[in-house]
Amino acid sequence: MLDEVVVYERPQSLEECATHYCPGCTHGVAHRLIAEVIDEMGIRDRMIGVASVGCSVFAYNYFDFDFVQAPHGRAPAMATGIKRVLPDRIVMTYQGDGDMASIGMGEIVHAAARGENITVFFLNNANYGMTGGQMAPTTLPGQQTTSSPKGRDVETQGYPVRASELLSTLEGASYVVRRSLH
Ligand SMILES: Cc1ncc(C[n+]2csc(CCOP(=O)(O)OP(=O)(O)O)c2C)c(N)n1
Ligand SMILES: [Mg+2]
Repeated sequence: MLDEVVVYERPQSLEECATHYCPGCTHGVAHRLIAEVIDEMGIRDRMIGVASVGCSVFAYNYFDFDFVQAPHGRAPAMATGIKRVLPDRIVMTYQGDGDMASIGMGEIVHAAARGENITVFFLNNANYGMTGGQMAPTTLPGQQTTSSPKGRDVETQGYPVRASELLSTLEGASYVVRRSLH
């Protein structure tokens, strides 16, 4: 008789449902990695997530713990309020690059400067995915998007914002790390 070897299990922190993400998109990978860590740490009952606007707007359908929905870019402001009112809960935001590094740049910079006790997941796919792949603040020089079809021209469209590096200069930010997902 063959022994059964489990090579894949859905983390408890993820709902059992079909994904709406496009093939090749790494939001699903990020969801899974975050859910695995929450399971490992045994903090699912204490979690409150704040979903942003973007392709991951439906994050609350995937994570199996309390979640709220923020207006575009405002997740760190909502997370600030929730954490201050419910200090025993662990509060995370999940934001795209259009959300966090464009319309919501003020919120994240000031939340980090204030040293709010929240965790922010910043998913940088270097474009506005949900609205059709337009240029984002993080789009790389020369990168083609639907609104920069000839590639981002830094002379007229400026240079990419290096969000993690920028936030790491703020004393209130206790831990900033940048990783790549494949
Ligand atoms: C106030 C407001 N302005 C603009 C929009 C349109 N909008 C929806 S998603 C989005 C950008 C999302 O890009 P990003 O945060 O990078 O997420 P992705 O879809 O790439 O994961 C924009 C501009 C909106 N929903 N609300
Ligand atoms: Mg994006």
